[in-house]
Amino acid sequence: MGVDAPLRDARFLVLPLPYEKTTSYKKGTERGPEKFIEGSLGVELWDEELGMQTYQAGIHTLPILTSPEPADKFFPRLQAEVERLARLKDKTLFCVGGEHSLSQATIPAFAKFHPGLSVLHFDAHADLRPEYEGSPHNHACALYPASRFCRIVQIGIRSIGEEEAHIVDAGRVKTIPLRRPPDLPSLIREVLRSLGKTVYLSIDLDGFDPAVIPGVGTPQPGGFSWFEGIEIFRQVIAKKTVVGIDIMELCPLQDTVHSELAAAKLAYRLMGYLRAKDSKLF
Ligand SMILES: [Mn+2]
Repeated sequence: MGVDAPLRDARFLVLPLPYEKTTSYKKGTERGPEKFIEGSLGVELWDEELGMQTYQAGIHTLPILTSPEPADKFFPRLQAEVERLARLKDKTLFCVGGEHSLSQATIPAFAKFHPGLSVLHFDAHADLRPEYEGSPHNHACALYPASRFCRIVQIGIRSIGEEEAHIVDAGRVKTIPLRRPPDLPSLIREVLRSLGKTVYLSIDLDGFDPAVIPGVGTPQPGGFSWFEGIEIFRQVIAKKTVVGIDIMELCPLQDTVHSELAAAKLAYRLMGYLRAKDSKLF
């Protein structure tokens, strides 16, 4: 991000993953991490909600990690790297994509160190297809592997394929569809009740309304407002132990920058919530 601390002093790590192989609608998520970092230059360092200089906790941006290899070659390598980073003490890793299929490598890496890990999956799409367009590593399958071994709570969901419908809200998956503007307090209660104690946040930016972040690969009308989204994340960070975060599917638009600015501000705000929790402010 715009301000960089040495790795050893950093409370937060940002891993840029400009990997794009299977986007099915609009291309461009491979430029997501680069634009996210540009967007971070437009984020005010004083967090006006929390009243703190969050960056003073230390933010370190790691070298870009990507590959021309297909997912079956690249994902094991990525998973090994994420395992290494997940082991570092007193740091929280933010994986910035890139397409959402990357979560097929990031979530298992964290699940290995956190038995009983559950996932809050924020997305317009259920992403539960076992296979799509000939590949199990398609972005439409992002959460399917994790659904076999983790509790998953899905919010923002407003686009589901027929073959996903039988997995939605079944087994380890709790799906909370978004069909109308949410009753936020009851939604948050349900989310907190459904998640375990240790949580991984897998955020597809299209969970937000396209008016908030239009620059995503597969936008859907509806979605959470900015304030609804960050209130959900604030409560989850306050009440649970959040161990790692994905921010995926930023697909920058040509003539506007507000998607990347919003994505970077989201990451910075989440860092602020984690730091506020460190300081027992909530
Ligand atoms: Mn999505």
